[in-house]
Amino acid sequence: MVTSKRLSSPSRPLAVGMIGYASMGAAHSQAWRTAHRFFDLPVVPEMRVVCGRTPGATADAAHKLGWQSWVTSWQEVVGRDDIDVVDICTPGGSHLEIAVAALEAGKHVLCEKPLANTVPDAEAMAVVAARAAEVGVWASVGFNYRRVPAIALARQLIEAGRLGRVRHIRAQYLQDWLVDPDYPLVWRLRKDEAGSGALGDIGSHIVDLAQFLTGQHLVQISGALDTFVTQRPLPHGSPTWTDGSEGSDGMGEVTVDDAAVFFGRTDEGALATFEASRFATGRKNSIRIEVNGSRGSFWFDFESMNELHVYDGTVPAAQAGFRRILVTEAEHPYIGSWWPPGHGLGYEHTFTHEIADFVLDVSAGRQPSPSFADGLAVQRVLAAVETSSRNASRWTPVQGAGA
Ligand code: SOE
Repeated sequence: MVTSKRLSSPSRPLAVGMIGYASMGAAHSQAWRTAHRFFDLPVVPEMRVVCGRTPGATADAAHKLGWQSWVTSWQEVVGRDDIDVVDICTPGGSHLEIAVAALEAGKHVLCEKPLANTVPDAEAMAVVAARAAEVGVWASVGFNYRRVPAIALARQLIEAGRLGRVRHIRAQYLQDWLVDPDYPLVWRLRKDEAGSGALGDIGSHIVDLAQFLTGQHLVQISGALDTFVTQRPLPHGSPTWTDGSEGSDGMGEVTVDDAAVFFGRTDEGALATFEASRFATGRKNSIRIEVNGSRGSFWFDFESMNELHVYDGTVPAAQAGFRRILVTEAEHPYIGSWWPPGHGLGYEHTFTHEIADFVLDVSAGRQPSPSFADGLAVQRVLAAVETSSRNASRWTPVQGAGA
């Protein structure tokens, strides 16, 4: 049962409780700290409480990241009357339980991606979110790369018809942090906590971007997953990207994919190809997307995230070519709130934009984007990739997408 939301008035802060404080918690914290200092928001976010499992580490995180207080029980955060927003930055295995409890307690929810570890979990979350929306309680999923100004500009170009009919979507998300076989078995390599590997962690971003940019949905998928290093040392301490969980000596089994390749067809007949890998030696956080349409194309690479390369196919061939747009003009999405032209933005700004948009939407009483339904649509694509991979890469329909 979702209770109706007492709307925050401009005189009242928007009180936030964040669950989890590791890498994504740190990224969200900086965004909660800065969003209202750069964007005109009708309410000021107040970083009231952060929640973690270990008292000492959570207290340190609260101090370092700027939270007023800390607790070790997420149920306590969700149950508090003085919290308006619950920001979920925990591994995917806990998203369902926390998000549903928070929405049912009348809290707006921002949940890290991927929305859940399984389609049934994501479906349950989307159902509760839809019910909550009816009484003005909003839920959103944190696909932060939608908020790269160059990506937002590319979307505007597609919406305005500048690319014509979209024929190809080509997307890669490449990292290399697992190349070393001695890298420990952190939670992201365990199916019970992470759901899947490169597929869900970073493949989810490019699936969301493909659908967001084009407005089209993948309906059919063929894919292959692989795990190149199947045993890894159990972790000690807090290596990069972990939540600090400890293990005993010895080796453990990697239960998720290291890399995913897949391709699909959209509901409007475009062909899309995807690659997500943690074994792309030399590629640290490389997101590359190219879209080709009947009138033009664009390409983007996160390693040069302030640039968008656009080809206008209506220009006579002799003068045509990809133009590099430096996306730092005040007219460009989000940029007017930042620095003068040419003073580029970075990774952290994508989260600041995410929080600013979320606060603007919930205080205006409208659905923030992406919704849990959007998160569910991505989850269904990920599930189709897994099914296809198990079945010799056979074409697999994306459930609920009308293939
Ligand atoms: C780790 O692979 C990670 O932090 C992802 O979880 C994020 O979503 C990605 O943007 C950066 O890399």
